[in-house]
Amino acid sequence: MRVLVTGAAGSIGRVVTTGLDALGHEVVGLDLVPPPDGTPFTWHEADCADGDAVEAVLAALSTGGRLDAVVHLAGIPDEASLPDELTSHVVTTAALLDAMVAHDVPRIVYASSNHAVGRTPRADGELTEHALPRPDTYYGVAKVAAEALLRLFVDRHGIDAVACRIGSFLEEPASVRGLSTWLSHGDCVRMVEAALTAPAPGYAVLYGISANTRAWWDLEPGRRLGYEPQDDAEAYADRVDPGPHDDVEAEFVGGPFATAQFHRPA
Ligand code: 15L
Repeated sequence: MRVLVTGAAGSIGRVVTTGLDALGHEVVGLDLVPPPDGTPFTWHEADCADGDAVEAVLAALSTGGRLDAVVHLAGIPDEASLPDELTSHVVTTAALLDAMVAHDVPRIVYASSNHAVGRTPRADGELTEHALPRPDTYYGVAKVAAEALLRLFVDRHGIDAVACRIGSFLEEPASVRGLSTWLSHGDCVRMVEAALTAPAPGYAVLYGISANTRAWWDLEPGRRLGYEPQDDAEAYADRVDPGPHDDVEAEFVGGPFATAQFHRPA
């Protein structure tokens, strides 16, 4: 497949572009910054919040053959002001979707986040893809709104969109919460590959975590799309020290983002 990856220079972007390239996909990177040294694939520098710039990138790509999908990873990965979050996640997603429709790009794989449902209490039981929007931050609010945009474009324009509600993407789990919420690098690539290649998903939501022994977020929605995670945070459990906030972080999906004392800059 020929795939445009936004945020290609970011931490998830570097892993996903390398992984998709190794799997034989034709990767095109898009980021605000130039490509890392030695990047073997095509790269565009543009701000995804700039609709004209995004349109120009997709127009240029469509003259060189069919673009099969966009993997949208660009965005602030943390809490920020509401305007910044909306620009970073909602305005960018809308710009990409508009350009995708204009240039017949049929699929988007979106890096959503567990923080879209981050205030869901663990006491509610297993977290399924049917959990109602319940953000824990402005970051989470923006992810909810970006997911709503995907749904709108699936319904109105018949594209496919997979919203991957990513947990904790790290080389290794770094906290007790992470033993439940970890997404390994290898599983992240497997998740994106499945979301790219699943036949006709329409609009789908999955939880982007590894096959963690302590997981309590439903892996079935991902498995239905062909995402079979292979790693388990438990293998690192003896390297994770308990922290003073483990109990409070365990109360909600969003962990530290959902705690009462979480810093909200807006
Ligand atoms: C996310 O969506 C954030 O980008 C990241 O900073 C972590 O907070 C992660 O979720 C998580 O929940 O561990």
